[in-house]
Amino acid sequence: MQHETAPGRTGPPAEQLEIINPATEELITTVPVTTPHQVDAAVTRAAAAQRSWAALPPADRARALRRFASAVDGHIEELAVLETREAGHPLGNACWEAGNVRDLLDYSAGGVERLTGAQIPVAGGVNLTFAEPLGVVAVIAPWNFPMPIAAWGTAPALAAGNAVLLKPAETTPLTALRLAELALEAGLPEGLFQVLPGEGPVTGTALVEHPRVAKVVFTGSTAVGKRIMAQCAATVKRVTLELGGKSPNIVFADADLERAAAGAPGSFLDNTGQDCCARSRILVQRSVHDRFLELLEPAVLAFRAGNPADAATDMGPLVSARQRERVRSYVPEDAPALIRGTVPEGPGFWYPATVLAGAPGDRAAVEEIFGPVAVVLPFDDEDEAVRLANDTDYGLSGSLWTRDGARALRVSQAVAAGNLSVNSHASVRYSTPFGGYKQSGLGRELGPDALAAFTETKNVFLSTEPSTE
Ligand code: TXE
Repeated sequence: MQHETAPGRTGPPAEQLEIINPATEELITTVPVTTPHQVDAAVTRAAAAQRSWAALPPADRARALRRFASAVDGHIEELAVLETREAGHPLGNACWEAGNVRDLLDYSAGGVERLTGAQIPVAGGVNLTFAEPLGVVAVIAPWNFPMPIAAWGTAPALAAGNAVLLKPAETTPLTALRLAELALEAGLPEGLFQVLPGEGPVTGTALVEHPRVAKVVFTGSTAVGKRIMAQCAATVKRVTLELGGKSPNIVFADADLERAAAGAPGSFLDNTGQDCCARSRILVQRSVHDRFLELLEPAVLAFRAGNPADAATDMGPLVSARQRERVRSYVPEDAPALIRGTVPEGPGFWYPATVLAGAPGDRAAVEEIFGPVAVVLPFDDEDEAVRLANDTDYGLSGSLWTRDGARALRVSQAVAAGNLSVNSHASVRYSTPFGGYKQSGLGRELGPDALAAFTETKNVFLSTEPSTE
Protein backbone atom coordinates (compact mmCIF):
# COMPACT_ATOMS: atom_id res chain seq x y z
CA MET A 1 0.00 0.00 0.00
CA GLN A 2 1.22 3.52 -0.84
CA HIS A 3 1.30 5.89 2.11
CA GLU A 4 2.05 9.53 2.36
CA THR A 5 4.84 10.66 4.60
CA ALA A 6 4.19 12.92 7.56
CA PRO A 7 4.75 16.62 6.80
CA GLY A 8 8.30 17.72 7.51
CA ARG A 9 9.70 14.26 6.64
CA THR A 10 10.65 12.66 3.38
CA GLY A 11 11.02 8.97 2.50
CA PRO A 12 8.99 5.92 3.47
CA PRO A 13 6.81 5.82 6.61
CA ALA A 14 8.84 5.76 9.83
CA GLU A 15 9.06 2.56 11.89
CA GLN A 16 10.06 4.39 15.07
CA LEU A 17 9.22 7.85 16.35
CA GLU A 18 12.17 9.71 17.82
CA ILE A 19 11.05 11.60 20.91
CA ILE A 20 13.19 14.69 21.43
CA ASN A 21 13.38 16.93 24.50
CA PRO A 22 12.69 20.36 22.93
CA ALA A 23 14.59 22.21 25.67
CA THR A 24 17.83 20.27 25.09
CA GLU A 25 17.37 18.67 21.63
CA GLU A 26 18.39 15.34 23.24
CA LEU A 27 16.79 12.07 22.21
CA ILE A 28 14.59 10.85 25.10
CA THR A 29 13.53 7.54 23.57
CA THR A 30 12.09 5.94 20.47
CA VAL A 31 8.54 4.60 20.16
CA PRO A 32 7.39 2.05 17.57
CA VAL A 33 4.73 3.27 15.16
CA THR A 34 1.42 1.45 14.73
CA THR A 35 1.01 0.01 11.23
CA PRO A 36 -2.38 -0.01 9.45
CA HIS A 37 -2.49 -3.79 10.03
CA GLN A 38 -2.01 -3.22 13.78
CA VAL A 39 -4.70 -0.53 13.70
CA ASP A 40 -7.10 -3.10 12.29
CA ALA A 41 -6.25 -5.59 15.07
CA ALA A 42 -6.66 -2.82 17.67
CA VAL A 43 -10.14 -1.99 16.33
CA THR A 44 -11.16 -5.67 16.68
CA ARG A 45 -9.92 -5.79 20.29
CA ALA A 46 -11.58 -2.46 21.09
CA ALA A 47 -14.92 -3.58 19.63
CA ALA A 48 -14.90 -6.72 21.80
CA ALA A 49 -14.02 -4.75 24.94
CA GLN A 50 -16.66 -2.12 24.14
CA ARG A 51 -19.49 -4.65 24.06
CA SER A 52 -18.83 -5.84 27.61
CA TRP A 53 -18.03 -2.31 28.86
CA ALA A 54 -21.36 -0.98 27.58
CA ALA A 55 -23.16 -3.91 29.19
CA LEU A 56 -21.75 -3.16 32.67
CA PRO A 57 -24.14 -1.63 35.21
CA PRO A 58 -23.66 2.16 34.95
CA ALA A 59 -22.48 2.40 38.56
CA ASP A 60 -19.67 -0.08 37.80
CA ARG A 61 -18.55 1.92 34.77
CA ALA A 62 -18.57 5.10 36.85
CA ARG A 63 -16.54 3.38 39.58
CA ALA A 64 -13.95 2.18 37.05
CA LEU A 65 -13.52 5.72 35.69
CA ARG A 66 -13.16 7.09 39.22
CA ARG A 67 -10.44 4.49 39.88
CA PHE A 68 -8.72 5.70 36.68
CA ALA A 69 -9.00 9.29 37.98
CA SER A 70 -7.44 8.21 41.30
CA ALA A 71 -4.61 6.46 39.47
CA VAL A 72 -3.90 9.68 37.55
CA ASP A 73 -4.08 11.62 40.82
CA GLY A 74 -1.43 9.34 42.32
CA HIS A 75 0.91 10.04 39.38
CA ILE A 76 0.43 13.78 38.77
CA GLU A 77 4.09 14.60 39.31
CA GLU A 78 5.32 11.71 37.15
CA LEU A 79 2.94 12.61 34.27
CA ALA A 80 3.91 16.27 34.56
CA VAL A 81 7.61 15.46 34.37
CA LEU A 82 6.98 13.39 31.22
CA GLU A 83 5.03 16.28 29.67
CA THR A 84 7.83 18.67 30.57
CA ARG A 85 10.42 16.41 28.95
CA GLU A 86 8.63 15.64 25.70
CA ALA A 87 6.69 18.90 25.16
CA GLY A 88 8.84 21.46 27.03
CA HIS A 89 6.03 22.72 29.25
CA PRO A 90 6.94 24.44 32.52
CA LEU A 91 6.46 21.92 35.32
CA GLY A 92 3.73 23.91 37.11
CA ASN A 93 1.67 24.10 33.91
CA ALA A 94 2.21 20.39 33.28
CA CYS A 95 0.92 19.60 36.80
CA TRP A 96 -2.23 21.60 36.00
CA GLU A 97 -2.60 19.57 32.79
CA ALA A 98 -2.36 16.24 34.62
CA GLY A 99 -4.87 17.55 37.18
CA ASN A 100 -7.21 18.49 34.33
CA VAL A 101 -7.13 14.85 33.13
CA ARG A 102 -7.99 13.63 36.64
CA ASP A 103 -10.80 16.17 37.06
CA LEU A 104 -12.31 15.39 33.68
CA LEU A 105 -12.30 11.64 34.39
CA ASP A 106 -14.09 12.31 37.69
CA TYR A 107 -16.56 14.70 36.06
CA SER A 108 -17.27 12.23 33.22
CA ALA A 109 -17.78 9.40 35.74
CA GLY A 110 -20.49 11.58 37.28
CA GLY A 111 -22.25 11.66 33.91
CA VAL A 112 -22.51 7.90 33.43
CA GLU A 113 -25.61 7.50 35.57
CA ARG A 114 -27.14 10.76 34.36
CA LEU A 115 -27.00 9.86 30.66
CA THR A 116 -30.73 9.42 30.47
CA GLY A 117 -33.02 9.18 27.47
CA ALA A 118 -36.53 10.61 27.35
CA GLN A 119 -40.17 9.61 27.38
CA ILE A 120 -42.04 11.90 25.03
CA PRO A 121 -45.85 12.07 25.13
CA VAL A 122 -47.33 10.89 21.81
CA ALA A 123 -50.67 9.53 20.62
CA GLY A 124 -51.38 5.82 20.63
CA GLY A 125 -48.57 4.52 22.76
CA VAL A 126 -45.37 5.18 24.66
CA ASN A 127 -42.39 6.80 23.02
CA LEU A 128 -38.92 6.18 24.43
CA THR A 129 -35.62 7.74 23.46
CA PHE A 130 -32.37 5.95 24.28
CA ALA A 131 -28.81 7.32 24.27
CA GLU A 132 -26.70 4.43 22.95
CA PRO A 133 -22.90 4.34 22.71
CA LEU A 134 -21.40 4.70 19.24
CA GLY A 135 -18.91 1.82 19.53
CA VAL A 136 -15.24 2.44 18.76
CA VAL A 137 -14.11 6.08 18.80
CA ALA A 138 -10.79 7.38 17.42
CA VAL A 139 -9.22 10.35 19.18
CA ILE A 140 -6.44 12.05 17.20
CA ALA A 141 -4.59 14.39 19.53
CA PRO A 142 -2.10 17.21 18.92
CA TRP A 143 1.21 17.96 20.58
CA ASN A 144 0.40 21.34 22.13
CA PHE A 145 -1.49 19.96 25.16
CA PRO A 146 -0.89 16.23 24.68
CA MET A 147 -2.42 15.06 27.96
CA PRO A 148 -5.53 17.20 28.47
CA ILE A 149 -6.66 17.20 24.86
CA ALA A 150 -6.29 13.41 24.70
CA ALA A 151 -8.53 13.22 27.77
CA TRP A 152 -11.15 15.66 26.42
CA GLY A 153 -12.13 13.06 23.83
CA THR A 154 -11.32 9.93 25.79
CA ALA A 155 -13.02 10.53 29.16
CA PRO A 156 -16.56 11.35 27.93
CA ALA A 157 -16.35 8.70 25.19
CA LEU A 158 -15.53 5.99 27.74
CA ALA A 159 -18.18 7.30 30.13
CA ALA A 160 -20.82 7.03 27.41
CA GLY A 161 -19.93 3.36 26.92
CA ASN A 162 -17.51 3.52 24.00
CA ALA A 163 -14.01 2.13 23.44
CA VAL A 164 -11.27 4.62 22.53
CA LEU A 165 -8.28 4.34 20.21
CA LEU A 166 -6.04 7.33 20.84
CA LYS A 167 -3.41 8.42 18.34
CA PRO A 168 -1.10 10.93 20.01
CA ALA A 169 0.98 13.37 17.96
CA GLU A 170 4.27 12.11 16.53
CA THR A 171 6.39 14.26 18.86
CA THR A 172 4.50 13.68 22.15
CA PRO A 173 3.21 10.12 22.70
CA LEU A 174 4.75 9.43 26.12
CA THR A 175 2.08 10.81 28.46
CA ALA A 176 -0.67 9.08 26.47
CA LEU A 177 1.17 5.75 26.71
CA ARG A 178 1.50 6.21 30.47
CA LEU A 179 -2.22 7.07 30.78
CA ALA A 180 -3.09 3.79 29.02
CA GLU A 181 -0.96 1.88 31.57
CA LEU A 182 -2.70 3.67 34.43
CA ALA A 183 -6.10 2.80 32.94
CA LEU A 184 -5.18 -0.89 32.97
CA GLU A 185 -3.81 -0.64 36.52
CA ALA A 186 -7.13 0.95 37.52
CA GLY A 187 -8.98 -2.06 36.16
CA LEU A 188 -10.36 -0.78 32.84
CA PRO A 189 -10.79 -3.80 30.56
CA GLU A 190 -7.90 -4.71 28.25
CA GLY A 191 -8.48 -3.26 24.77
CA LEU A 192 -10.99 -0.61 25.89
CA PHE A 193 -8.51 2.28 25.79
CA GLN A 194 -5.53 1.75 23.51
CA VAL A 195 -2.86 4.24 22.50
CA LEU A 196 -1.59 3.85 18.93
CA PRO A 197 1.46 6.05 18.30
CA GLY A 198 2.26 6.82 14.70
CA GLU A 199 2.35 9.36 11.90
CA GLY A 200 -0.83 11.21 10.98
CA PRO A 201 -0.96 10.28 7.31
CA VAL A 202 -0.37 6.58 8.07
CA THR A 203 -1.71 5.54 11.50
CA GLY A 204 -4.14 8.48 11.63
CA THR A 205 -5.52 7.78 8.16
CA ALA A 206 -5.91 4.06 8.96
CA LEU A 207 -8.11 5.04 11.92
CA VAL A 208 -10.11 7.67 10.05
CA GLU A 209 -10.83 5.32 7.15
CA HIS A 210 -11.49 2.22 9.24
CA PRO A 211 -15.08 1.05 8.62
CA ARG A 212 -15.59 -0.05 12.24
CA VAL A 213 -14.50 3.28 13.76
CA ALA A 214 -17.77 5.09 14.44
CA LYS A 215 -16.47 8.55 15.26
CA VAL A 216 -13.31 10.64 14.94
CA VAL A 217 -12.44 13.37 17.44
CA PHE A 218 -9.67 15.46 15.93
CA THR A 219 -7.70 18.36 17.36
CA GLY A 220 -5.06 19.90 15.12
CA SER A 221 -4.60 22.10 12.10
CA THR A 222 -7.56 23.36 10.08
CA ALA A 223 -6.03 21.88 6.90
CA VAL A 224 -5.89 18.35 8.32
CA GLY A 225 -9.29 18.80 9.99
CA LYS A 226 -10.91 19.61 6.64
CA ARG A 227 -9.32 16.58 5.12
CA ILE A 228 -10.51 14.30 7.92
CA MET A 229 -14.02 15.73 7.64
CA ALA A 230 -14.02 14.90 3.92
CA GLN A 231 -12.77 11.36 4.62
CA CYS A 232 -15.47 10.91 7.27
CA ALA A 233 -18.07 12.03 4.74
CA ALA A 234 -17.39 8.88 2.70
CA THR A 235 -19.25 6.79 5.29
CA VAL A 236 -21.02 9.60 7.18
CA LYS A 237 -18.74 8.90 10.13
CA ARG A 238 -19.37 11.16 13.11
CA VAL A 239 -16.73 13.83 13.64
CA THR A 240 -15.81 16.48 16.18
CA LEU A 241 -13.17 18.99 15.12
CA GLU A 242 -11.22 21.36 17.33
CA LEU A 243 -9.00 23.38 15.00
CA GLY A 244 -6.98 26.55 15.11
CA GLY A 245 -7.66 30.06 16.34
CA LYS A 246 -6.57 33.67 16.02
CA SER A 247 -8.29 35.07 19.04
CA PRO A 248 -8.66 38.76 19.80
CA ASN A 249 -7.87 40.45 23.09
CA ILE A 250 -9.99 43.63 22.94
CA VAL A 251 -8.97 46.41 25.32
CA PHE A 252 -11.48 49.27 25.56
CA ALA A 253 -10.46 52.69 26.86
CA ASP A 254 -12.68 52.25 29.94
CA ALA A 255 -10.89 49.04 31.01
CA ASP A 256 -8.73 48.55 34.09
CA LEU A 257 -5.62 48.98 31.94
CA GLU A 258 -3.19 47.77 34.63
CA ARG A 259 -5.10 44.53 34.99
CA ALA A 260 -5.53 44.07 31.23
CA ALA A 261 -1.80 44.63 30.61
CA ALA A 262 -0.79 42.33 33.45
CA GLY A 263 -2.94 39.52 32.00
CA ALA A 264 -2.03 39.99 28.35
CA PRO A 265 1.40 38.27 28.33
CA GLY A 266 0.05 34.98 29.66
CA SER A 267 -2.76 35.10 27.14
CA PHE A 268 -0.40 34.78 24.17
CA LEU A 269 2.81 33.44 25.77
CA ASP A 270 1.47 30.57 27.90
CA ASN A 271 2.57 27.28 26.33
CA THR A 272 4.92 29.41 24.19
CA GLY A 273 1.88 30.56 22.23
CA GLN A 274 1.14 27.01 21.08
CA ASP A 275 -2.42 27.36 22.26
CA CYS A 276 -5.48 27.39 20.03
CA CYS A 277 -7.01 29.99 22.41
CA ALA A 278 -3.95 32.29 22.38
CA ARG A 279 -5.06 35.92 22.32
CA SER A 280 -2.56 36.73 19.59
CA ARG A 281 -4.37 39.81 18.23
CA ILE A 282 -4.37 42.61 20.76
CA LEU A 283 -6.96 45.19 19.71
CA VAL A 284 -6.53 48.41 21.70
CA GLN A 285 -8.75 51.49 21.62
CA ARG A 286 -6.64 54.24 20.06
CA SER A 287 -7.03 56.71 22.95
CA VAL A 288 -5.25 54.30 25.35
CA HIS A 289 -2.97 52.57 22.83
CA ASP A 290 0.29 54.21 23.92
CA ARG A 291 -0.44 53.92 27.64
CA PHE A 292 -1.38 50.25 27.23
CA LEU A 293 1.88 49.50 25.39
CA GLU A 294 3.86 51.25 28.15
CA LEU A 295 2.23 48.87 30.64
CA LEU A 296 2.50 45.83 28.39
CA GLU A 297 6.23 46.05 27.73
CA PRO A 298 7.51 45.35 31.28
CA ALA A 299 4.90 42.62 31.72
CA VAL A 300 6.07 40.83 28.55
CA LEU A 301 9.74 41.24 29.44
CA ALA A 302 9.08 39.80 32.92
CA PHE A 303 7.71 36.59 31.38
CA ARG A 304 10.75 34.36 31.87
CA ALA A 305 11.81 31.90 29.18
CA GLY A 306 14.03 29.10 30.45
CA ASN A 307 14.46 25.54 31.62
CA PRO A 308 10.93 24.12 31.88
CA ALA A 309 11.89 22.04 34.91
CA ASP A 310 12.80 25.23 36.84
CA ALA A 311 9.94 26.49 39.04
CA ALA A 312 10.67 30.14 38.11
CA THR A 313 10.15 29.51 34.38
CA ASP A 314 7.08 30.96 32.68
CA MET A 315 7.77 29.85 29.12
CA GLY A 316 9.53 26.83 27.64
CA PRO A 317 10.78 26.23 24.11
CA LEU A 318 8.63 25.54 21.06
CA VAL A 319 7.84 21.85 20.67
CA SER A 320 10.08 21.09 17.69
CA ALA A 321 12.51 22.46 15.14
CA ARG A 322 9.66 22.22 12.62
CA GLN A 323 7.39 24.41 14.74
CA ARG A 324 10.17 26.99 15.16
CA GLU A 325 10.61 27.06 11.38
CA ARG A 326 6.89 27.65 11.01
CA VAL A 327 6.96 30.56 13.46
CA ARG A 328 10.04 32.04 11.76
CA SER A 329 8.23 31.85 8.43
CA TYR A 330 5.81 34.46 9.83
CA VAL A 331 8.31 36.55 11.77
CA PRO A 332 12.06 36.38 11.21
CA GLU A 333 13.71 36.78 14.61
CA ASP A 334 15.24 40.13 13.56
CA ALA A 335 11.99 41.61 12.15
CA PRO A 336 11.12 45.05 13.61
CA ALA A 337 9.07 44.56 16.78
CA LEU A 338 7.39 46.75 19.40
CA ILE A 339 8.54 44.38 22.16
CA ARG A 340 10.96 41.44 22.01
CA GLY A 341 11.95 39.22 24.94
CA THR A 342 15.02 37.07 25.36
CA VAL A 343 15.60 33.32 25.33
CA PRO A 344 18.40 31.06 26.61
CA GLU A 345 21.50 30.57 24.49
CA GLY A 346 22.47 27.12 23.30
CA PRO A 347 20.40 24.09 22.31
CA GLY A 348 16.59 24.03 22.44
CA PHE A 349 13.88 25.22 20.07
CA TRP A 350 13.62 28.70 21.60
CA TYR A 351 11.78 31.66 20.20
CA PRO A 352 11.50 35.02 22.01
CA ALA A 353 8.26 36.68 23.10
CA THR A 354 7.46 39.12 20.30
CA VAL A 355 4.87 41.89 19.93
CA LEU A 356 4.43 43.39 16.47
CA ALA A 357 2.63 46.48 15.21
CA GLY A 358 0.01 45.02 12.90
CA ALA A 359 -2.11 46.22 10.04
CA PRO A 360 -5.46 44.60 9.18
CA GLY A 361 -4.96 41.93 6.55
CA ASP A 362 -1.28 41.26 7.44
CA ARG A 363 -0.57 37.52 7.31
CA ALA A 364 0.68 37.69 10.89
CA ALA A 365 -2.57 39.43 11.91
CA VAL A 366 -5.00 36.89 10.44
CA GLU A 367 -3.24 33.48 10.34
CA GLU A 368 -2.48 31.28 13.33
CA ILE A 369 1.25 31.52 14.11
CA PHE A 370 1.23 29.13 17.08
CA GLY A 371 4.25 30.73 18.66
CA PRO A 372 4.90 33.49 21.25
CA VAL A 373 3.92 36.29 18.88
CA ALA A 374 1.13 38.87 19.17
CA VAL A 375 0.09 41.65 16.85
CA VAL A 376 -1.28 44.98 18.18
CA LEU A 377 -4.01 46.71 16.16
CA PRO A 378 -5.60 50.04 17.21
CA PHE A 379 -9.34 50.68 16.82
CA ASP A 380 -11.51 53.79 17.20
CA ASP A 381 -14.90 52.57 18.38
CA GLU A 382 -16.87 49.49 19.36
CA ASP A 383 -18.06 48.77 15.81
CA GLU A 384 -14.52 48.76 14.51
CA ALA A 385 -13.38 46.54 17.39
CA VAL A 386 -16.06 43.98 16.52
CA ARG A 387 -15.27 44.15 12.81
CA LEU A 388 -11.55 43.59 13.45
CA ALA A 389 -12.28 40.80 15.94
CA ASN A 390 -14.37 39.00 13.32
CA ASP A 391 -11.91 39.66 10.48
CA THR A 392 -10.56 36.09 10.42
CA ASP A 393 -11.69 32.64 9.29
CA TYR A 394 -11.32 31.46 12.89
CA GLY A 395 -13.67 31.87 15.83
CA LEU A 396 -12.46 30.00 18.87
CA SER A 397 -11.84 32.35 21.80
CA GLY A 398 -11.34 35.94 22.77
CA SER A 399 -11.21 38.38 25.67
CA LEU A 400 -12.64 41.79 26.19
CA TRP A 401 -11.64 44.28 28.85
CA THR A 402 -14.12 46.95 29.86
CA ARG A 403 -15.84 48.29 32.99
CA ASP A 404 -19.14 48.71 31.10
CA GLY A 405 -21.30 45.63 31.71
CA ALA A 406 -23.73 46.37 28.88
CA ARG A 407 -20.86 46.73 26.43
CA ALA A 408 -19.35 43.47 27.69
CA LEU A 409 -22.54 41.62 26.81
CA ARG A 410 -23.13 43.49 23.53
CA VAL A 411 -19.64 42.79 22.25
CA SER A 412 -19.74 39.17 23.48
CA GLN A 413 -22.88 38.67 21.42
CA ALA A 414 -21.35 40.32 18.35
CA VAL A 415 -18.04 38.44 18.29
CA ALA A 416 -18.30 35.15 16.36
CA ALA A 417 -16.38 32.86 18.69
CA GLY A 418 -17.20 29.87 20.86
CA ASN A 419 -15.47 30.96 24.09
CA LEU A 420 -15.23 34.52 25.30
CA SER A 421 -13.96 35.94 28.59
CA VAL A 422 -14.71 39.36 30.06
CA ASN A 423 -11.89 40.89 32.11
CA SER A 424 -10.18 37.50 32.06
CA HIS A 425 -8.27 35.24 29.70
CA ALA A 426 -9.60 31.91 30.97
CA SER A 427 -11.17 29.75 28.26
CA VAL A 428 -11.02 26.17 29.42
CA ARG A 429 -12.92 24.54 32.28
CA TYR A 430 -13.78 20.83 32.17
CA SER A 431 -17.36 21.64 33.21
CA THR A 432 -18.19 24.20 30.47
CA PRO A 433 -18.54 23.69 26.70
CA PHE A 434 -15.51 24.38 24.51
CA GLY A 435 -15.25 24.67 20.74
CA GLY A 436 -15.17 26.96 17.76
CA TYR A 437 -17.26 28.97 15.32
CA LYS A 438 -16.35 29.13 11.62
CA GLN A 439 -13.16 27.27 10.70
CA SER A 440 -12.13 26.79 14.33
CA GLY A 441 -14.08 23.58 14.52
CA LEU A 442 -17.24 21.58 14.61
CA GLY A 443 -19.10 20.44 17.73
CA ARG A 444 -18.22 21.07 21.35
CA GLU A 445 -16.09 19.27 23.91
CA LEU A 446 -16.24 19.35 27.72
CA GLY A 447 -19.20 20.59 29.76
CA PRO A 448 -22.51 18.95 30.60
CA ASP A 449 -23.24 17.77 27.02
CA ALA A 450 -19.88 16.12 26.37
CA LEU A 451 -21.16 12.57 26.83
CA ALA A 452 -24.06 13.14 24.45
CA ALA A 453 -21.56 13.75 21.64
CA PHE A 454 -20.56 10.08 22.01
CA THR A 455 -24.03 8.62 21.74
CA GLU A 456 -26.51 7.81 19.01
CA THR A 457 -30.13 8.71 19.73
CA LYS A 458 -32.61 5.89 19.22
CA ASN A 459 -36.34 6.44 19.34
CA VAL A 460 -38.71 3.54 20.03
CA PHE A 461 -42.49 3.68 19.83
CA LEU A 462 -44.55 1.03 21.67
CA SER A 463 -48.19 0.88 20.66
CA THR A 464 -50.61 0.69 23.57
CA GLU A 465 -53.56 -0.23 21.33
CA PRO A 466 -55.35 -3.23 22.81
CA SER A 467 -54.79 -6.45 20.93
CA THR A 468 -57.63 -7.36 18.55
CA GLU A 469 -57.78 -10.99 19.81
O1 TXE B 1 -0.78 19.78 13.02
P1 TXE B 1 -1.45 18.48 12.44
P2 TXE B 1 0.76 20.18 12.95
C1 TXE B 1 -2.20 24.17 14.22
C2 TXE B 1 -1.12 25.19 14.55
C3 TXE B 1 0.12 24.51 14.06
C4 TXE B 1 -0.39 23.84 12.81
C5 TXE B 1 0.40 22.68 12.32
O2 TXE B 1 -1.35 26.37 13.81
O3 TXE B 1 1.15 25.44 13.77
O4 TXE B 1 -1.68 23.39 13.18
O5 TXE B 1 0.65 21.72 13.34
C6 TXE B 1 -2.40 14.12 13.09
N1 TXE B 1 -4.84 12.01 9.08
N2 TXE B 1 -2.53 23.32 15.35
O6 TXE B 1 1.28 20.08 11.56
O7 TXE B 1 -0.64 17.92 11.30
C7 TXE B 1 -1.01 14.31 13.64
O8 TXE B 1 -0.31 13.08 13.62
C8 TXE B 1 -5.04 11.82 10.40
C9 TXE B 1 -3.63 23.77 16.17
O9 TXE B 1 1.49 19.42 13.94
O10 TXE B 1 -2.86 18.84 12.20
C10 TXE B 1 -1.32 14.84 15.03
O11 TXE B 1 -1.67 13.74 15.86
N3 TXE B 1 -4.32 12.46 11.35
C11 TXE B 1 -4.04 22.79 17.14
C12 TXE B 1 -2.54 15.73 14.79
O12 TXE B 1 -3.10 15.27 13.56
C13 TXE B 1 -3.37 13.33 10.95
C14 TXE B 1 -3.12 21.79 17.66
C15 TXE B 1 -2.26 17.22 14.67
O13 TXE B 1 -1.32 17.42 13.64
C16 TXE B 1 -3.13 13.57 9.58
C17 TXE B 1 -2.05 21.44 16.73
C18 TXE B 1 -3.91 12.86 8.63
N4 TXE B 1 -3.77 13.03 7.31
C19 TXE B 1 -1.78 22.22 15.65
N5 TXE B 1 -2.13 14.47 9.47
C20 TXE B 1 -5.15 23.12 18.07
N6 TXE B 1 -6.37 23.19 17.59
O14 TXE B 1 -4.93 23.31 19.26
C21 TXE B 1 -1.74 14.79 10.74
N7 TXE B 1 -2.49 14.09 11.63
